[in-house]
Formats: sequence, C-alpha cells, structure tokens
Amino acid sequence: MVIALIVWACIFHTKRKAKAELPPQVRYNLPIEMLYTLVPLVMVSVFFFFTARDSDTLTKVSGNPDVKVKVEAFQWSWRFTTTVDGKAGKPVVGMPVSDYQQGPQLVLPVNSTVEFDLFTDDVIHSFWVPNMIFKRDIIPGIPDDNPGRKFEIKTLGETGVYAGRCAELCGADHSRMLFSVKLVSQDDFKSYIASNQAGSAQ
Ligand SMILES: [Cu+2]
Repeated sequence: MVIALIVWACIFHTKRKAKAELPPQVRYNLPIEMLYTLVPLVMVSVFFFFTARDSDTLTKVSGNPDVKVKVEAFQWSWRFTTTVDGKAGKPVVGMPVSDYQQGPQLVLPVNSTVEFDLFTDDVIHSFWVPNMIFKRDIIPGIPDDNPGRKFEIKTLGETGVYAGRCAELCGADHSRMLFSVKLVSQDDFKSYIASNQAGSAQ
C-alpha cells in the first residue's frame, strides 16, 4: 500500500502549482500548540496514575506474613532460609544444575502469604518464579531496611513443584542457576518445618 501511494504521488503530484510558494504555515497557531502540549500531558498523567496505583498494590508488604524467606543469590545458585513464627529453619543451599528439579528446593505452604527478602553480595541477579507472576532484581549493596529488597506474594492454592530461575545474566553459569518451589499443604508444611528446625544434621 505504501509503495502504491509513493507511485501515485510520483505520477500525479509532481507539478508545482505556484512558483516558490510556501505550504500553509501553522506556527503560532494557539489551538494546535495547546493540543500538542495538553494531549501528551494528559496521556502521561493517565499512564502515571495507573502505574503508580498498581505498582503500589503489587509491592505492598504487610509486615506479618505467614512465612518469611531470606533469598541469598550467589554465582551461581541460591540459599533459602525460611522463617516461621520468628524461628529460622536450616538454610537450603544449591549448586549450578541443568535441571531445575535438581536445584535447591524452597518448600512453601499453599494459600499463604510469603515475604521474600532478597540479598546478594556479588553481582546483580534476579529472582524469578514464573508461577508467582513476580520477578525482582537482587542488587548488591542495598541496605536491609530498603523496601526494594522485599516483596510479598500469596502462594497458589494448588500443590506442585514449580520452576524458578535467575533472570539476570550474572556470569558463566547463569543459565544453570535454577531452583524449584514446592507448594505443599498446610499440614505437610508444618511437619516439614518441624523436621527442618529440630534436626541438626543435614
Ligand atoms: Cu544469577
């Protein structure tokens, strides 16, 4: 269609109607200039309103979740420490793997609120469990109390094992920085936590 229009313009619109005449000038046309200014201003304001409103809801942290998880990312795996009722369990540490099922496994209860605290001291990583529909970069040097380190989600109601990965190119074995999240029933989670906190041997 574009080519057809170009050909049409070449054939039918080559003759000058008058010599050296300028096309109609629209400078200092107040209504048009106001339109140029106001329309983008309104568009940006509307986008800003919805973005601010939704990101505020999505990043809200209640402060009293059912489970707290400290996520420590390193080149190239993860260390998860789960805290329930103020008591921290034994950390789960992983190694680079090519199948997420072999990576470190984070066990969480279904239908529960979970607060994640993201930490790293080497390079930028990104914590991503597609199933949670939430992804956040883990940046070295962010202080403990910075809200950018924490986010809270509600886990799904269905048990299962879900893939997780690092979503920020962080070095040679980035693609093997895989882990899994296992969602279990509330009862299974209680017994998992009991055995995880009681036993001292791995
Ligand atoms: Cu990484």
